Amino acid sequence: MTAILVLHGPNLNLLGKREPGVYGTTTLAELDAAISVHAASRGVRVECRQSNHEGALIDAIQGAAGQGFAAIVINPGALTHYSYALRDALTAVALPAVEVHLSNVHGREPFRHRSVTAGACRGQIAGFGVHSYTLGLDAALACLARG
Ligand code: CA2
Repeated sequence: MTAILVLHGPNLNLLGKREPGVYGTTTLAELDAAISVHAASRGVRVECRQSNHEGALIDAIQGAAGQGFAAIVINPGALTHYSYALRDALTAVALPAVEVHLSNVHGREPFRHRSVTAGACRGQIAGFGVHSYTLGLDAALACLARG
């Protein structure tokens, strides 16, 4: 069965607990459950991981292929806007990756308009809340289907 790795970056463990006006009321556990339900409907397996640490996310990206994952869906959080190390990791691995954001980063503060990581991904989905992840999963599957 195809397996997809879902990575959540810094502070996303706070989902549903702070700033509901920006990020909604869904907790990370509820988000992961919704992603798993969607994955099951598509006949694929997902593993969701969150880390507040750049290096842990890089280790996860580097290890993904060896652990049997076919693609990565990643919300790098604020690392999106400045982490060249994360970009290099995404570039270095052969797996297709899709960048997702809960909020519409392009309608927010100017520093959020730039993603240094999206260019190392097949594309970016932003602004659809929890659905950004399910859309991202479908985008990853489309990448796998077309090669
Ligand atoms: O919209 C997104 O998904 C972001 O990746 C979220 C990041 C932000 O830095 C990006 O610009 C856009 C922030 C994640 C922090 O999430 C929180 C959730 C609840 C309360 C506080 C932070």
